[in-house]
Amino acid sequence: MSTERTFIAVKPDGVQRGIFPEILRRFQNKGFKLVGIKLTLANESLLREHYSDLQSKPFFPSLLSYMLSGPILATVWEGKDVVKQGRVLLGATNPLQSAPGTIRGDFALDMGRNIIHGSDSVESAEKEISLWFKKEELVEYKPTLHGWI
Ligand code: RTP
Repeated sequence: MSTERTFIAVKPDGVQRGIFPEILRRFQNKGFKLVGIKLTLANESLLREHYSDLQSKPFFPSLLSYMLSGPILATVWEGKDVVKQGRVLLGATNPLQSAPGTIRGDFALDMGRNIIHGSDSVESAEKEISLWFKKEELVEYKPTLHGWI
């Protein structure tokens, strides 16, 4: 069993619209293990670090104000191929292209309000997890379903 981890953040619209329980349910039902969770308000320096590759994009200021507009539910999930599988559960970045059955496909209309973030590689996941969580905020445990999934 791989212990790959990914960082999944429910963005302010996903929190305020009350979609986050459905998102947690989808990751749990798929077979992933929750190892970190907190409701947090981001700050600009954290977001500049998190989105460091997007700082020169024209949409960056609106992305910043969107991500600063309310609480974010930051989570870390563990399991086999969780980085790639997480991106499948999320759906395409642009809700126009995200398939029904995916989180963005089912709940989002607009690229600038696309509900959720998921790490796009194992390397970004490691970077993002250490950016958003302290080591002691992540929990090591054996889930009851261990051995089945
Ligand atoms: P995320 O990081 O949020 O999971 O999204 P992603 O990898 O699928 O997409 P990325 O290219 O990293 O973009 C990050 C977020 O920026 C917003 N965005 N707006 N043209 C636009 O208006 C535009 N492009 C990207 C989205 O909220 C996207 O999720």
